[in-house]
Amino acid sequence: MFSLLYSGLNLTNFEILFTKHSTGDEEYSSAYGMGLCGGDFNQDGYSDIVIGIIPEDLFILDTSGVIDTVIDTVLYPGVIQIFFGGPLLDTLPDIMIPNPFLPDSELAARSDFSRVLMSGDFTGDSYVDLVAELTDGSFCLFKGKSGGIDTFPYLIFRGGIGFGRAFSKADVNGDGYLDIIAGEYYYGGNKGRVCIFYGGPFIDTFPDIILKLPSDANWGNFGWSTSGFPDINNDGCEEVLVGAPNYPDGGRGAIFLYYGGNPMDTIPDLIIWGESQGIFGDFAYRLRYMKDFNGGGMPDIITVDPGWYGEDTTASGKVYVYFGENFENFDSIPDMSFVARDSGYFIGIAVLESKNASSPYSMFVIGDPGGWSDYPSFVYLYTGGINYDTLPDGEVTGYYVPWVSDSVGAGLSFYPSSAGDVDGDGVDELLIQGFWDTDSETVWLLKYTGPLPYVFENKEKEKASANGMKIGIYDIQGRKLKSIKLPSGTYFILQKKQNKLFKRKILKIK
Ligand SMILES: [Ca+2]
Ligand SMILES: [Ca+2]
Ligand SMILES: [Ca+2]
Ligand SMILES: [Ca+2]
Repeated sequence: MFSLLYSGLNLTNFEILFTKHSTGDEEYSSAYGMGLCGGDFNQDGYSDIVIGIIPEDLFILDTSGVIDTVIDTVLYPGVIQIFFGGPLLDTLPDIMIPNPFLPDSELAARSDFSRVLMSGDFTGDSYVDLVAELTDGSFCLFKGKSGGIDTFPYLIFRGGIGFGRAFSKADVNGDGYLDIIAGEYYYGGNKGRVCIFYGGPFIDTFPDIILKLPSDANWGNFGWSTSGFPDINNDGCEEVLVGAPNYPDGGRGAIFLYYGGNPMDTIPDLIIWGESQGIFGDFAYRLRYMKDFNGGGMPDIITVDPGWYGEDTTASGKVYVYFGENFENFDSIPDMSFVARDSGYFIGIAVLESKNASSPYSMFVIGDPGGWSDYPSFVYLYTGGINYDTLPDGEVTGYYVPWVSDSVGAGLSFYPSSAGDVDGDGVDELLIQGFWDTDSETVWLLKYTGPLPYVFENKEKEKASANGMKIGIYDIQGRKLKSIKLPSGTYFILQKKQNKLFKRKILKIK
């Protein structure tokens, strides 16, 4: 039975481009590929694969399970492997970044090096840098250089517990340099806060902006998740999203949106509330934005609540999507929400973007690591575009996860990640990992092979003239419903839903 289970993944509309098993010493690490990301480190136009392998040590526990003695032996000190993408992609690492702590030191063993990874040019020299968790409470920045990256940290950012696990990026002050947004969700007795570090040639480790939990709450784990967000108020500064699963005081959970600025103010500009799930809910546990999922022309927000309880009190995991063009009428009602599977525990999110002009819409991936009982791990992919729906367009099923008392969730797809466009076809690839078993810790690079998002074509756009345009309205099969001629001007497309009007799109006709 095991040979079958270990023979591979069950794939629907995915193709495997790369399979990397843990080998040698690193098999002692319990989490091969917990940290994953992509980024073009050798400037060849293909995104490269980054795999983090966190350190592993031996602990001796006393009878109550408390760590009694730490054995000095470090089983594996942790490393980051980078594989160059493109036609020559292979499974031999092109760059290895070792744990900055001495390999045989207790610091190395106790660090969480490479558990969370993020790429981007934060130093403003056009080379892609890498940000990596160093310990639970710090992260470091490795500086990109011509053809690769320095393997010794350029900067180390330090904070309290939880700092270095929820970082993201955006140019919040509009100076053209990507800034680092770092959640510190245990700060101040679970209040939480978010530190923003301005990028550029003079980047340093002192926060330039600090966002705090609103003062009406005593705790809330503000900064458990963070995300950059594109500039939606057109002031040249990108926006910031902060998730607080326990705001206020263990309550519904919320997502806060702050408009960027130079400097930005620290008052939230929009609050998206979670459902009332009391202490069980984990609304905004993870948080991402999509450039445009539904074809509305605006960026959208996606989040998950892995602790969501249905009426039968089964934890199911729920996905919520908020469309950017509806923010004006915002009422915390998601534009799309669904329970992906009964008794699931959907926790991971990845967003895949497409530069394919005929299918430019975002796709998202949610992952259920399984391991919770005797059901397998799942990954589901959803394509965007105007005909989006809540039925998966791609699916990966992982192996049966043998129950191990301390390995809850230690399965496939805990932290799925976009790899960027590794094969150069204009569409991002997906990285997933399975790390429940020392014999089979594996990272896969998957390419979505199903139909890409459908694009609505205005078949009459050629008839534009100097003083107006003929607009055709078609149904989803492309059948013409109506044709109207509009003079020059700015128009909104409004959609009526639940007796409310939603602004779907702005049309400018010249
Ligand atoms: Ca590359
Ligand atoms: Ca900036
Ligand atoms: Ca803005
Ligand atoms: Ca691709």
